[in-house]
Amino acid sequence: MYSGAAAAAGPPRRDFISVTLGPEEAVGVSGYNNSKAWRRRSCWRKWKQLSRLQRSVILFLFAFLAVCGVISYTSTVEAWKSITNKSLDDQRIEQEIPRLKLANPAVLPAPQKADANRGDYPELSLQKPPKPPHVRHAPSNLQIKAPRRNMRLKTQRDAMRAVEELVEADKVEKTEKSIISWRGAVIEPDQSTEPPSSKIMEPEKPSSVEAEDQKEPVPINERQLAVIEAFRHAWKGYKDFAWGHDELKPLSKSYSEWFGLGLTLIDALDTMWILGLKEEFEEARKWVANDLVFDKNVDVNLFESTIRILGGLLSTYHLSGDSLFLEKAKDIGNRLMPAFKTPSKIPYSDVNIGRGTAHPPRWTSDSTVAEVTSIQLEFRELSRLTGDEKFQKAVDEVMKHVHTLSGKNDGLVPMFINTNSGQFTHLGVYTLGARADSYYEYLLKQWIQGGKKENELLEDYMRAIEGVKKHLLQRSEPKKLTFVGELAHGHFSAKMDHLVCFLPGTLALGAHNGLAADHMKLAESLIETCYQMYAQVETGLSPEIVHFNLHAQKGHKDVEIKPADRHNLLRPETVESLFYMYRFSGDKKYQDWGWEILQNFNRYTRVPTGGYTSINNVQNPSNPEPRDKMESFFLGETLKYMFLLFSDDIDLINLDKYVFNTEAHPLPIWVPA
Ligand code: DMJ
Repeated sequence: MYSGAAAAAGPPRRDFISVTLGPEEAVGVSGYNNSKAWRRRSCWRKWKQLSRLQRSVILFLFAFLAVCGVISYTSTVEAWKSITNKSLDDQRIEQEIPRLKLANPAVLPAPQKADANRGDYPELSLQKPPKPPHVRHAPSNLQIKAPRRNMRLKTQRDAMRAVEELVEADKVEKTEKSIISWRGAVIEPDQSTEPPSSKIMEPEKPSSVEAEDQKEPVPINERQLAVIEAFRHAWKGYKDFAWGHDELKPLSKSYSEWFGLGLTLIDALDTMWILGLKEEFEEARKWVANDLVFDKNVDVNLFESTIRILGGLLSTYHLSGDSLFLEKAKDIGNRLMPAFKTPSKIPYSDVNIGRGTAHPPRWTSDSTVAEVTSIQLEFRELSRLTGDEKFQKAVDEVMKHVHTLSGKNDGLVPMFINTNSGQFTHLGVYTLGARADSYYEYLLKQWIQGGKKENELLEDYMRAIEGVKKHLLQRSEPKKLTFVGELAHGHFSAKMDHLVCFLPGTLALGAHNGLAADHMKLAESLIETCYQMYAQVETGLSPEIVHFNLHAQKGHKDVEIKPADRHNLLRPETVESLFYMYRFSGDKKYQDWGWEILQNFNRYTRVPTGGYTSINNVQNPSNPEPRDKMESFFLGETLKYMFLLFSDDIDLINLDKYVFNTEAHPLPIWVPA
């Protein structure tokens, strides 16, 4: 061991090397002392020897390194925090993914085992401006992804930006994975489903569902809020004076009974769901759970109870995922089946759901063509969900039979069919209005529901539209409005029911599904006419029936109204078609027309104490003569279509995934586009 002190004290030993050092070094060596004070002195001396420039450069370098050190420390800590949080979230979300995927309420493939979490509802939000409509979302594989963690960082700024983006990307991913957003609003799923047990057509899971479910919620706009307000007002009247009964009589503050099955409440269930009315829905659900009993000695109309009750329960089941509604749907579906026990298999109009017996009306053994051919969407869906093919078999047989019948006129059908012979009766009268209307609607919609495979349905639909063009289309004077009249034994009548205003929407739906483009052109002309049926009337509300002027006469409008036809029942057809037209065209004029109609409903049919009423005279704004009745379809259809019309969210009941029954209850398309 070398020791300067020892070397100085004794004679040099042979194994030592003698080193002569300069004075400074000698002092440094002999005076070696590793103390802090010594080092400080030594460094200070060196520092003093540097030029001013050198010292400035060194100081600058130190300062720069210090700043860099602080920045990189902060970003590393942040990045680690974010990575750690992310992996915890990932674990949680990954555990949830199987549940979320199964539970997608856009199309439920089968009955579920347990009740859904009924506490989860879309929330209303007004914060962000709506996205433009009709801009389809890019498929998920085309969407721009947030930067990933392994990106290369060039500068400290890059690093900071990367950390920010990471945190942002994590936020987005967390949101995307933990919600289902079928209507553009956030719903936490909590439900399980099992595949159907039958051989009946099973739905394929739409590939686009995931991408669309991950999009941002679309906020509700002012017009939609006005619809919500109208619904609440109507509901208040029903709740206060007619709770659990079929229809509200808002003026006499009482109710009317048709089947005694809470028709308005059931018809309104899915509307409440779509409008996001959580409390109202909960209350109504309780009534369905505790008070809706089908085991009653009561005659119901097969068609009306199918489209309103069965349809309403099925769609509510699909939207909410709550098996209560499916159980009730099965119950009523089974109780309606006796209607099909006829010699011809063409169902009777009436069924006693308690006794299990069915019969035609007292005065005839005929059924209405629209009625027996507009129950198919609902019974087919019931088969798909229950795995019991009897429902679908019964209604498919009706369609097959009608397909083969003679007595049509270029695809147009008469209004009656005999339940014994299975033949059309009252031949020679053709209309797209009452008693025939939804036959045409359901041809197209069944074809869509079944994945566009059932060619006979499409053939009948296409032929019928050709028949309409050939026999029923005319133009009015002075505005040359295209309208659909009626044909009676070769004579054309310029009469058009408001009911016919479903047609523009149906034509547009067909065109959207790849049918002839001229169907859309016709739809555009007809919806203009339907709008004029409101706009040309004193109250701005359409009468039940109009007659069009075929010849120009001074002082006459296109639309003439007979005293017996000037009532308005709060019907939905025009608003329904406006909704389809807006969805497929994006033309805001359709929303504006609907807005006018809503305002006129508020002006002339709103009852201050709650509810809306049908009126007797659309031509008298100072006394529209309230009828004291709110039809269930006002809540089931009219307000629902209004709300959808004002929405800019194409996923709010996406028309490539759902098909509406004739009472505005959306049912899933089995093979969605
Ligand atoms: C509703 O019950 C249905 O829309 C049906 O198809 C026709 N009539 C009413 C509405 O007007």
